[in-house]
Amino acid sequence: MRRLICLIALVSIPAIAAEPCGSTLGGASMRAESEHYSVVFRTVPARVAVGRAFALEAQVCAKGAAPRPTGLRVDAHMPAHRHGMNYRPTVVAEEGGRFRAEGLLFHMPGQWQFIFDLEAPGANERITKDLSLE
Ligand SMILES: [Cu+2]
Repeated sequence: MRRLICLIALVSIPAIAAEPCGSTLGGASMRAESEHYSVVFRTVPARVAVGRAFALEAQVCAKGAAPRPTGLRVDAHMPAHRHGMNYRPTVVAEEGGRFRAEGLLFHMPGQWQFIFDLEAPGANERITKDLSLE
C-alpha cells in the first residue's frame, strides 16, 4: 500500500509559458518529446554519478492545442536489466511551469532511461529519454 501511494504522487503543473520550452531552466538541458508534449530538463548536479543522489529540474510544454497536463510522475529504469531505481523520486511543482524531482539515484553504470508520465485530460502520455552512465 505504501508503494501505491508513492506511485500516484502527482503534482499539478502550473501555467505553461509562451516562451520556448525550457527557457526558465538555466544551463544545459536535455529534451524529450512525445506526440503532444515536450519535456526539457537538466540534472542537478549536471553530471550524474553512480551511487549519488541527484535531482531533476524540468519544464513541460504542450504542443499546439494539446490540453495542459494536470499531473506528472518521474521515474527511471534500466530497460536491458529490467529493473528500476531503488528509490522513488518525489515531484514538486515550482514557479514558471517548472518542476523538480528529488531523490533519483542510479545505483549501477549502464543504459538508464528517464520516464516522464504525464496525466492530461483524455490522454496520458509517456515520454522517455535515455542516459548512458559510465
Ligand atoms: Cu542494471
